[in-house]
Amino acid sequence: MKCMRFSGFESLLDKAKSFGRARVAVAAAADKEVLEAIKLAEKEGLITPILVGDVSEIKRLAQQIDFNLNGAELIHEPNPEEVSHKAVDAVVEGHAHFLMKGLINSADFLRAVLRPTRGLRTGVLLSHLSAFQVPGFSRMLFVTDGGMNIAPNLAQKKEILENSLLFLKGIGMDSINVIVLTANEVANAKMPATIDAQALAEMSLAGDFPGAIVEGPLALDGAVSAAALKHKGISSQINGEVDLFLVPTIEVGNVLAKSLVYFAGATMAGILLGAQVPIVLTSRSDTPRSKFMALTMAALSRPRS
Ligand code: COD
Repeated sequence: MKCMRFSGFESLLDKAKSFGRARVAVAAAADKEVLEAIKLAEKEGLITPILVGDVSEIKRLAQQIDFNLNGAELIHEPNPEEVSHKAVDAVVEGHAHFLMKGLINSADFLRAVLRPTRGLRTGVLLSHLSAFQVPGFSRMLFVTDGGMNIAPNLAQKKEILENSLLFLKGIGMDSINVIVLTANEVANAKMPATIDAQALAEMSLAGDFPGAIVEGPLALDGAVSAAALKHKGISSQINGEVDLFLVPTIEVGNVLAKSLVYFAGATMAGILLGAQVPIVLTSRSDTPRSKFMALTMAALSRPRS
């Protein structure tokens, strides 16, 4: 059977464009890279921006990059402690379809998302998913969770995986190959990540993750290389064709993501799943293209009426 996979961001973009424009609230939008991404997404017909932040600074930066703000709504909130709350308000009040983090600390932004009243929780664990287009790889790779949950336990890893599978199936992928990433292939109580990986693989065999094959514990080489598996004498149904890495901690996910970008020249896009709406959560140092692609991912997964 031929499986549905994406070769790169362009194919995601084509699909997102067919959905029409979504209104996105951007918290702390006064940042040149953020505005460049917004400008591109607006030009491509993906979004209508609601820019929250220091309006005079937003206007000054927009002028520098030749971004005409006529199609944007501007909300003045210069206080960094308030700016994320204003952007979350725009979503809660039904004004914005999804949310984006601008030039602001991730934890501060996330606390506004998670606020107990008028926040964006749903009862599901929120988790981060990043997508990568890696030169030399014929299909996109995904990593979860390198951005939100710091050291998830087994139950939380299951929820993190379910969030990602829901997203990937939602954008049209089927038969998703998941590797629960560890440092080796043997379940060992001294390495708790391997025990969790084994448990998740067992859940997969029991049918807990329809539409996915989940294997682990497995190290990175066996996830991406059939030759490495053969050399190590490991049998794997996925056979080096991983789609999604489920990582044990935020540090592993963050280092894997940044290694792909800085050592392998990958383009990365990150979003937060499990909230009332998709949330673009990129690193402040990400390029405008990376932020634009994250907007594309969010636009693809926003609820549509
Ligand atoms: N999903 C749903 N609810 C959550 C989640 C989650 N993933 N995390 C926390 N909550 C709820 C808790 O149940 C609690 O009710 C409330 O939110 C506060 O949770 P705490 O006590 O853990 O809150 P904080 O403020 O100490 O931590 C929450 C953060 C999201 C800020 C924290 O987990 C964090 O800093 N994560 C890493 C973010 C980051 O720096 N990423 C870097 C790469 S972009």
